[in-house]
Amino acid sequence: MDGTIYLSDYTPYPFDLDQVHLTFRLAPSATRVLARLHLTPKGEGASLHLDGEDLKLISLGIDGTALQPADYLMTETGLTVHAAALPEGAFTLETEVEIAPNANTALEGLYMSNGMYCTQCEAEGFRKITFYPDRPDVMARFHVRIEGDLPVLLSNGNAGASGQGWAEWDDPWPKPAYLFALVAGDLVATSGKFTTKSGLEVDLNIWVRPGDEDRCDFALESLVRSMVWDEEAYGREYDLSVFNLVAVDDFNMGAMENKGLNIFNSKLVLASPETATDTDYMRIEAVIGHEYFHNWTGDRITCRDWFQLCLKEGLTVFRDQSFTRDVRLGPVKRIEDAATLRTRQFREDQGPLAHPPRPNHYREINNFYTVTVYEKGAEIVGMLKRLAGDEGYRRALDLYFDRHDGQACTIEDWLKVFEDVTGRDLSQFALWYTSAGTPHLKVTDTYADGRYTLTFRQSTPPTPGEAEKAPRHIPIAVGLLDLQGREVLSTQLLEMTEEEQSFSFDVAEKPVPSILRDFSAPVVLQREQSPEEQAFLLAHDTDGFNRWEAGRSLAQRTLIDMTKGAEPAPAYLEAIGNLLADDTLEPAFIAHCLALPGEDELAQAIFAAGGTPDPDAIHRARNTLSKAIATTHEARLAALYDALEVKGPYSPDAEPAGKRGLRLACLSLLTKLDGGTRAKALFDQANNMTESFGALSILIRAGIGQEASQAFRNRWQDNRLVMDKWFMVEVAACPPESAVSRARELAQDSAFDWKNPNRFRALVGGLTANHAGFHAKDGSGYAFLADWLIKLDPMNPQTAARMSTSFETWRRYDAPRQQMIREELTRITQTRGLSRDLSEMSQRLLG
Ligand code: 0A1
Ligand code: ZN
Repeated sequence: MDGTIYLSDYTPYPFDLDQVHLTFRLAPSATRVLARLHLTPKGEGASLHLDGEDLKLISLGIDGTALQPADYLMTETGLTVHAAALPEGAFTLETEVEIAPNANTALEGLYMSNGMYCTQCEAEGFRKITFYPDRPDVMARFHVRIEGDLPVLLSNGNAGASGQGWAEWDDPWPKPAYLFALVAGDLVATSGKFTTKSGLEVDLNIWVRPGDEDRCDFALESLVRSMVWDEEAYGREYDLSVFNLVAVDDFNMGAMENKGLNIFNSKLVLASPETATDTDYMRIEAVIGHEYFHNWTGDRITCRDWFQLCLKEGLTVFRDQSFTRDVRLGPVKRIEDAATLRTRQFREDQGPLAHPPRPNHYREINNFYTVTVYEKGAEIVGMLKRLAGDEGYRRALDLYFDRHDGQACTIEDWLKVFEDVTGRDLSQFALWYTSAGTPHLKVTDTYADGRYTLTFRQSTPPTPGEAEKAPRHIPIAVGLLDLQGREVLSTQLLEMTEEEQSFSFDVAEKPVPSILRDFSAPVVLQREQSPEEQAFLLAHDTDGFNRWEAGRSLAQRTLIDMTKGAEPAPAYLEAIGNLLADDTLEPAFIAHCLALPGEDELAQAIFAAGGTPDPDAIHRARNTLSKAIATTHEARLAALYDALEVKGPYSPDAEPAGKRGLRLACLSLLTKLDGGTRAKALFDQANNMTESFGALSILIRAGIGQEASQAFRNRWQDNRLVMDKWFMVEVAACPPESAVSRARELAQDSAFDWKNPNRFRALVGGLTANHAGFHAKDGSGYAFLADWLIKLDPMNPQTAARMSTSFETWRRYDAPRQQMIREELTRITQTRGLSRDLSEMSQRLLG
């Protein structure tokens, strides 16, 4: 494909760049950027190529002498200084360019958000700031001077000299340009201090707009918890005397790990009990951890090229998941992560966008910040840890940090440390990185003469460009239970490497197997199982994940049968009753077990089983089953609802949050019977956003939310983040038949600022989250999404391209729906002046 970049074309940069001096003279429409790059050729005769986009060149010279037009070539994508114009040996290249941050709506490079200057350089945004070798394997020390009449002027590293209207920053750690950051504006800090294990004193600052400073305490506490955890769990200490973290309202993603100057979407920083839900608190802590952990896995050791993105992202997600499990959630964290992977990543793997965690080609790298790179990348690290064992994993990581500190690395470097530490050959395991698709694992069992045998057969369905799939190395954690539910074989790790493989165990009676414990590999398990066996495992499995999983698959088969007209299965209703009566279980765990599989997940399961999902039938089945659960267990649910009330001041800790979660799950079911009495009362009394927003969502879902919704809006109209929630829930939770019209109505609302990515995602993402609403039979949901993608693309191609993934499931549905989606995607591809981002996505989506 035109403009495609291939991994196999990688060549090292022919120059060393050790020092970079940058001066910024800030002005909204005409910022000047002066750069001095100290370059040394690695060999002879190479010309010097620098990336650069949308830059107005003011001057260009080498060692104090201006270059002549014949000395270089400038194109739309960069600047090449001919070899003949370069001196022998080391030299300094000097450039001055002009850029317009106030015209930068793509939020990439240097841009403005509410009068504040800020940057986003990953992946290739630095080339919109100055001419530079904008690739992660070129690492340099940055010295930055910022000139601007603003109270706060920040960049990476340690603070240098400063005065009225200027400040200097020095970053002692060599880094690639994608980790550069600058922030300037009227900001206030919530500050703290941290002393590392080695005794380095670090100033911590959370910078926000004036007025937001009362919602920063939790972010600061989370940062301190992250710093402590990384010292304990990985032996990694912080390495600068200041850590700055800034919240901005206009940001395309969640947050960014710029060295010493993390920049965050404000929704992942600001929290108070009145404005943030338990889930918001949890995400804030997780993302603050994630960005902080990048300091070692990303910044100190970075990626050689963008194909290696999951080297830093998979590992850092794995680290943040472990952090959340350790400091907050315990075992239910694994359930949440596995559930996310299965709904979102399996869906990606099954559709036209499937790609390996380490892709081998791309057109626009921004389109590869995916669940496959992030979440599947984390699963692969988890499998390596299982194979190496806890102690082997720790030694491998120590070796990784020792061997590669200060380098730009590859997946091969990463696997090599595991090979060196464990003595294993990981060449087959490497397929997890280089091949796309989700392996399916068929399991059969036999029992004879005291021997129980499990036979596994693996196969991976084809993905775009990969018809044939070789067998993978799959770690399968297995335990065996007897008929009383006692463990007769505690968890064992089986290693499957062949297409078909059997494993035998000596046991006195035929056991009940518990397979793929803790979700030990990202595969689809296929096994004939009776509802009774699923109910048995839900009641007895000693592995928390598999216990939940048994209930999940029972719920799934019940719902799928119900879409075909069956009644709610008694085995399922009874199992739920047992669960509700079991007071030894954590409320958070019961809440996860009570949550029915989502509509999109059911559609996927129906499609995977060879059927065609009917979105309305799925929606109805879920409602009917919820009502049946409520009717069967009304008394128990009502008693739980009363007993779970959390009294006293709000705390986001796991225990009260777990209670609130289960209580809201009960409320949602009870609202099927009580006409909303309890939900309205909770909405009126709630002193925290978790309950207020929880009750509001339940009321809207029940079609009786108008009054509460109006009150909520009136109360929160001046709070940007809470209004995002309101836009989202209004569309995501509203009855499917009115979802598109509600979305259209809200798109006209004066508060719908579509240029703000959070608000855009709230409304448009709200519709795509309403499965039956988005898939409305008349295609109006598809047209709404396509219209908005086309409108947003010239303004913010990255966000438009990301949102287009809602079309990735189109092949699941009936012919008329498929046809309508194809037409919308074709309309997008034919739009004139389409960005590279959205054009690549829509072409891949069409397949
Ligand atoms: N590296 C960040 C995510 C990120 C990626 C790209 C961005 O802009 C295109 C922004 C942020 C992380 O993993 O948190
Ligand atoms: Zn990351």
